[in-house]
Amino acid sequence: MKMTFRWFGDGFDAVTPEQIRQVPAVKGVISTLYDTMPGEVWETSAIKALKARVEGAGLELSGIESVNIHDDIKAGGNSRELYISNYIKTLERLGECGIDLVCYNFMPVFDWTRSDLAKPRPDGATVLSYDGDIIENMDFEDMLKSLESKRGEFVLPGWEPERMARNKELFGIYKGVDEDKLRENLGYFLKAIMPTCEKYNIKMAIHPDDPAWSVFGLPRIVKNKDDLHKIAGLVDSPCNGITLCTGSLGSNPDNDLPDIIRSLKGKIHFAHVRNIKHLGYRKFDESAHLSEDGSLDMYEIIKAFHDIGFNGPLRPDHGRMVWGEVAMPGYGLYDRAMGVCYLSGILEAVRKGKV
Ligand code: DNO
Repeated sequence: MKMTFRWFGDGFDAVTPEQIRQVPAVKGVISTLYDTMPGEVWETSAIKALKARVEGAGLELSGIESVNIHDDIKAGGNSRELYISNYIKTLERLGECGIDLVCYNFMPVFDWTRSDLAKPRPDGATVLSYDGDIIENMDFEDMLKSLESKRGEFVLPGWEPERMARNKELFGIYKGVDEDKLRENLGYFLKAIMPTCEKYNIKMAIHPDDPAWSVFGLPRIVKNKDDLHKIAGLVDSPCNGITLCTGSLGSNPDNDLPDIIRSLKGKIHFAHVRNIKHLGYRKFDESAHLSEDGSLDMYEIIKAFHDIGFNGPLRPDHGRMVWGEVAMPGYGLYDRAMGVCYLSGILEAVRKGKV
């Protein structure tokens, strides 16, 4: 397991690689070209500049999160061949720059969903939170307005204003796309890109749906153990794998995370580790990483990763906003730094307990 930290790039992130370099245990950064839109071909010069920036701060660029997928690929629209060939060009350029991990998601229209980006906690920190009663009684436009009013100067991952302005059209292209069709489209995409991934040894790591159920009536196919195994079976390639995100899958208390991790031995390419506190049916707050602060057992999770010999990048995921920090919701420096130290402590104990 290699400890890493997500960084959105200069101009997008309040945190710097120089600060990340000072977080004990962290060896690499997971980043992206945050100003590209799904469907665009990435410029080699921009990939090289990103790599040089990260390496200049004494870290490695351990992977890309995300190369986002155009909705025409997900919905199986008329332009999917064009966007698949663009995606392949981006992969080739990443491969030529030595990148060997790409995280992506297959959620229609938008990425993760929350009802609150800054819910106050008794300790004075704020956290991202999900309340199904609020979401289910909102329409999508209201949800957008609420996120817009709370995101501050930060663009939320997967909620690019340019794309969200077209949300009605985007919802429209998924008419008639059910879970089976969406999975079929994922299989089509994976089959098309795998030869390139294999040539450059780029491990594709699909991110689970967050939360792990359907929202706003859209189909979702990365919600649980069964879904993950179906995806692993879509294409038999060592490059077809999973981002095991404990917070996303863990939003559903029926998902037994250590069991899911153990069952996916060899298929997990990337890990996002965070804790959440279940508050009732389809209600949760994101908590501090510590087991006792939330509902997930972080010791058992790290032990399961260790036991299956997972040796890819792992990053702490969303943290609380503490000590007056102003940063992208979920992606401040302080609480994620505390999180990664805590996870490293568990890992050290698990490793030493073995010998
Ligand atoms: C949210 C993240 C997601 C994730 C994408 C991967 O904080 O976990 O935006 O990066 O779903 O493509």
